[in-house]
Amino acid sequence: IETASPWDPDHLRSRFVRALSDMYKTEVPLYGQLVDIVRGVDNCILAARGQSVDHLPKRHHLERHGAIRLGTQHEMRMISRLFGIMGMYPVGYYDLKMVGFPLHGTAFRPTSEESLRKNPFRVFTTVLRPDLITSSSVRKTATDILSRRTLFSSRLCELMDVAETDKSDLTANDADELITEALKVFKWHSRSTVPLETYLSLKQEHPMVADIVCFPSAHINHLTPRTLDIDAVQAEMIAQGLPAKESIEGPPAGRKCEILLRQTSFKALEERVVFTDHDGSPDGGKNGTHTARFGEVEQRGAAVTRKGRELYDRLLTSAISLVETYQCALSDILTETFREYPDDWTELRRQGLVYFRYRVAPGVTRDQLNAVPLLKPPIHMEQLLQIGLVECEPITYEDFLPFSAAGIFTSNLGAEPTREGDEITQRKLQHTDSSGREELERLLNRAIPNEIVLYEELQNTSVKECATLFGLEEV
Ligand code: OOG
Ligand code: NI
Repeated sequence: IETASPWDPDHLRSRFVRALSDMYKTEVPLYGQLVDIVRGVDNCILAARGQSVDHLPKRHHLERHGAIRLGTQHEMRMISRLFGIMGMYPVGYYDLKMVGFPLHGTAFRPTSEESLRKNPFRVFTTVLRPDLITSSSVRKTATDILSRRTLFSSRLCELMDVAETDKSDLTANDADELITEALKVFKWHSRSTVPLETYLSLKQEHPMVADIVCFPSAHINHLTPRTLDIDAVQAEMIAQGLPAKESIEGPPAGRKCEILLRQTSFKALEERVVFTDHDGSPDGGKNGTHTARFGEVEQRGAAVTRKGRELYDRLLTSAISLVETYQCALSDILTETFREYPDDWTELRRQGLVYFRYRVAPGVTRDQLNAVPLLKPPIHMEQLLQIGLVECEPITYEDFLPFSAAGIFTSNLGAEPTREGDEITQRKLQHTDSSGREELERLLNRAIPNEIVLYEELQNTSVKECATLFGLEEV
C-alpha cells in the first residue's frame, strides 16, 4: 500500500529508480541478464543459509547505483536540483584527473538513516572540466557543441521550479510527469548530434570527451545491483559468456567481515550510432559505433573509520607496488597484504577501524535501563555490549572508492589501467589538491561533506540515543 505523498522525496526516488531500471533493461538487455544472475546467486546463498529472501533487509534488492557524465556546469547545477527533489545530495569528492580523465564529480545520495533505509539509490555524477582538455581546438569544439545542448525539457524545468518553492500546488499527475521528463535526461540516443569526423577527433583527445559531448542526452552509462556474493556473480558472468571485467575491484576475496565495497562489471558494449552529415542534418550521416554502456555489480561491506581507511589505502598501495616485483595478479597480492587487516567484528570495533550503529538490545526492561547509572563509572560502550544491554551492527558503506572507480572507468574504455598508471593513481590518491573540490562546491553552491564525517555522525547519534535511554551523560 503506497501511502506516501507523491512528492515525498524518498517516494519519488524509489519510483525514479524503478523506471530507470526498467528503461535500462530494455536499452541494454545484458543488464537484465546480470540482474537475473544476481538474483540466482543471492537465492542460492540464502538457501545455503537456510533462509529465504524475506530474511534480507527490504532494501537489499533495491540497492543499486548508476552513473552519468555531464558536459557543463549548468547541467551539473540542474542535475543537483533534480536529485535534491528526489532526496539525493552530494557526498564525497572524486577527482578523475588523477587517472588522466578531464572529469571530477560527486555521488548524489540520500544521507539520513531513514532515507537510506527506504531506498539507498545513488548516482555517481561527473562533469567535464574543459580546462583539462589539452588541445585548444578540441576544447572549443566541445564547449561549442555543449552550449547548444538542452538536457532538461521546459516542462521538467517548470516542475522543478514549483517543487522547490511550493509543493502543495503539485498533483500526483505532476509527479508522474516529473519521472517521465527526468528519464529523458538519462535515455540513450543512437543518433549522435555531430558528424563522425567530429566524434573521432574528440575521441582522440579522450574517449570520455566524445562520450559526453556527442549525444543529445546524458545517457546513464551503467546501473548496479547489490549482491551477497560477488565472486559467485563474477564466475557466473564468465560461465554465461558475458564480457566480464578481468578482476574484482576493492578488498580481496575471502574475508569474513566485508568492508567497504567490491565491484565488477561486464564491459561496455559496442553500439551502432548514426552520425549527422556536415550540415547537421541527421539524414545521410555516416554509421559508426560507440562504447559506453555497461552493467556492474557491487557487494557492500562496513564503512571504515579514518584509521580504517588509512590502513586500507596503505595495504592497497603496498600491494600495487608489489605487482611489479612479483609479476602476479593484484588480487593475489592483496590477499597477502590484507592479512594485516583484522577480520573479526569485535577486533575491528576495539581497534576503531569500523563504524557501528549501537542500539539498546531488544527485551531490555525498564528496570535494567534504570540500573545502568548505578554501575561504577566510567561506563563504556564495550561494557554495555558485554553485559548484553546494547547491541551493535556495522554501518554499511554507501559511497565509492576512487581507485576502484578509476578501474571501472578504465576497463570500459577497452583498456586495463597500466601498472605505471596504477602507481601514479595511488600516489595521487594521497595528495589530491583541494582546488577541484572547492570549484565543485562553488558550482553546486553547497559544501560537499566528506563521507567519513557522515558515518561518524551516524555512529555518534546512535551512541547518544543509547546514553539518553540509560539516563547517562555519555558512554
Ligand atoms: C563512473 C564509474 C565509477 C563506480 O561504481 O565506481 C562508478 C563512470 O564510468 O561514469 O560508477
Ligand atoms: Ni558504478
